[in-house]
Amino acid sequence: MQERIRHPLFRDRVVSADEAAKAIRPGMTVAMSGFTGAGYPKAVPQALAARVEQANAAGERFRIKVLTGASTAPELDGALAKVEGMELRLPYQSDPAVRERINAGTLDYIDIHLSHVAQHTWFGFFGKIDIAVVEVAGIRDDGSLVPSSSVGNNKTWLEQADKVILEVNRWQPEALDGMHDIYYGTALPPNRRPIPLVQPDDRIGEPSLRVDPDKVIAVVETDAPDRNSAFSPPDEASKRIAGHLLDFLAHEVKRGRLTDTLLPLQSGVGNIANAVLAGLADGGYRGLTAYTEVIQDGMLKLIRDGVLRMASATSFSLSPDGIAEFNANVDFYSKRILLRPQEISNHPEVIRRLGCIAMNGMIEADIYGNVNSTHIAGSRIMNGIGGSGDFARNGYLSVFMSPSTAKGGKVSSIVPMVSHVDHTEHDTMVLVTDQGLADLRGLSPTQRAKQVVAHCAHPDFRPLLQDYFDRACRDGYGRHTPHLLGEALSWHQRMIETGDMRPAGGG
Ligand code: 0RQ
Repeated sequence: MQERIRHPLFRDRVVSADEAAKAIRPGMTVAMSGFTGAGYPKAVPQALAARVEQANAAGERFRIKVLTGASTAPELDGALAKVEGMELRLPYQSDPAVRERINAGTLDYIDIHLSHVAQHTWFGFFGKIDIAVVEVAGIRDDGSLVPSSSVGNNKTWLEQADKVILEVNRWQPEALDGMHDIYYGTALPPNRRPIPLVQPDDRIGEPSLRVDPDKVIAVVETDAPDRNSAFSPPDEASKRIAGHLLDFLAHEVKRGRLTDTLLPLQSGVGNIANAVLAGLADGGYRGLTAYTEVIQDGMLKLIRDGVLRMASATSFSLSPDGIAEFNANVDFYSKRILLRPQEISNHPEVIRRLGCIAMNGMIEADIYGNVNSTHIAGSRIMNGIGGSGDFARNGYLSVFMSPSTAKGGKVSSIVPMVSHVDHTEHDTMVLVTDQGLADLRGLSPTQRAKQVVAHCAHPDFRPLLQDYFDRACRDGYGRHTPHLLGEALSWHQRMIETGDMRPAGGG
């Protein structure tokens, strides 16, 4: 792999993953690369998990604090969680073994906005970063680093950590070189300056990451793929949700509030997001842009077809087919895709300036528009807020989407009061379910409730919600945002007790 490590000093530091992992000791804060299953270190975390397991067998406690960009993969989150090797994890995660431990109360998890992670690290809110473990696609002659399939918080990790372990992954396409834009102009208050990004395709930084060679204690060579799970085609509910949203966007264009190139799109990941992207192509749109976090297969296709002129993100999240497509047409894509640090891809200032259209999934919304993206029944974490809050609060439009029911129709995703709030009523402009779309802009709370109940609730739950709202309007303590507090969360309590939000277990 000499051609990937082109600086002699770094070649001299090549060691095995086992050797590198020895530098990580119990209690350390370790910052790792990785964002939505892309660009995470693949060898050192597994070697570390083996050491933790040995310590466990010897009756010793070996736990570390792990900071990342966003979710990683079984080789990192899964491996460390299974041996109880993490005492703290932040931010967004989606690993079943991690989730199980967080919800069992044995792993502390801090769920914060993705744009906050880097600056909170600089502010010192997480203490000292002992070691950074960062995957790169190569090391240049000048010692700078070619970022891999995600940038995430790597700039901050490399700058803030006392010591650095690099994984150079030969599997990552060489053509990634040149696709990144690493901005080095961030400063701390009160010395901050405007971020000079005014169009999604503006380049404001450098193509590679800087690292102080003296801090690099080990370089590990790998050749392993990203998580890149295959995508399932959109289901019926997702297609209906996408249809409602696309009708709404067309309506906004007709009313002159958007042009036919819309505004930069931010789209979450998953089935609904894919259906929306596919629908944009069918809707005849051309020359759109994306200013988002993750580039998934659907976006590649849009770029290929000219529907998207370009996309800016912080990470890829491609299926094996998507990777093959990218590799086969790499010259084409590399001119149309930019990967940036997540503090820039998710920066409130930039999102506000560009006027992004934020489209994210949710677990539930209430009749007034408060949104829960993260917790089942108010207490069990699913994944985390991710970047949804960065975009929802600061975008030109903020849309939240979900099927109208979950768990085979037993659970309503429209409830009297959300059991946990990630996005307040002030940050929600549009709610969409398979039933329809509620446009909440410019409406008072009671006006909003009427829209949400009429357009988003499933018919099995609509009369129950209407009844709650009517009684709250009549008997509530106040008439501005009417609630019956003794009853507002009873739907969740019923779900906990019976698995069903409907009264009398499905009546
Ligand atoms: O549970 O897996 O046990 O069946 O929640 O739900 O319907 O598969 O939906 O995969 O689109 O995820 C909000 C979690 C939706 C996601 C959330 C249960 C349901 C299932 C998943 P099972 P679905 P999705 C960009 C922006 C926050 C981060 C974000 C998310 C599981 O969109 O993590 O937006 N968002 N980031 O059964 C009980 C309900 C439920 C429910 C769903 N009302 N009650 N269970 N479920 N609704 C990306 C990044 O930031 C990196």
